[in-house]
Amino acid sequence: MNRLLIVGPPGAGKGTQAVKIAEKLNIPAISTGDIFRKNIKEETDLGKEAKSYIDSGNLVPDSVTNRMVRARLAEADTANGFLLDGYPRNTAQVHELDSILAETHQQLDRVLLLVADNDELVARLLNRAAEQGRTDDNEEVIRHRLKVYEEETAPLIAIYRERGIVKEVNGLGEIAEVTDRILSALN
Ligand code: B4P
Repeated sequence: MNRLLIVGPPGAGKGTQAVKIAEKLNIPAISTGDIFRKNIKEETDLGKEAKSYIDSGNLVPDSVTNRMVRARLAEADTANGFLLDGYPRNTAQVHELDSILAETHQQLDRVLLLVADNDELVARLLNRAAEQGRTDDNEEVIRHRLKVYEEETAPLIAIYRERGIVKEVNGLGEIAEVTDRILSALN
């Protein structure tokens, strides 16, 4: 069973790799960031609620995020597995995900930790800012997102390490090279 999570700092390549890996494994990639951005674009109530948090590089409140993920994981396409990208992002969300999965007697099988150094992360995100103009990709907000990652997201890795399900993958190099490393780590 492929119930997977990809975690790493902003710019490590989570979203980039999640799409490729999910396609390869024939499971859906579920990116909370993408779901938020779609809602912001469509100006839904959820999008209006999330926008100020995302633009400032802060986490969207757990109450909003947890509800959204619970609904997404209830969809039929997750029956044979899924690849979560960007959720859980703090320890409270880890516990919420445990409860959501326990309700259907499931648990996460593997956590992929994608790593890259801070200079590379900032360079990639500034490059994306120039190409795509994402509102949270400016240097001040990028630095803040890295700090939020260290303070709120990095601690959850220890929880999954204790469960023995973490595989660390080097996120530096060509995108295809990183994809190959992830697929080998999953085998
Ligand atoms: P995300 O959408 O998850 O944004 P991200 O951390 O910046 O990563 P992303 O996946 O987009 O980028 P990637 O590293 O693939 O979150 C955005 C915001 O949403 C958060 O700040 C927060 O406010 C909110 N949010 C999301 N989930 C939440 C949750 N669970 N709880 C609360 N709030 C939540 O790629 C970055 C760039 O690097 C790309 O341009 C890519 O092309 C490039 N790249 C990738 N791999 C590369 C490689 N090997 N070489 C060169 N460039 C590469």
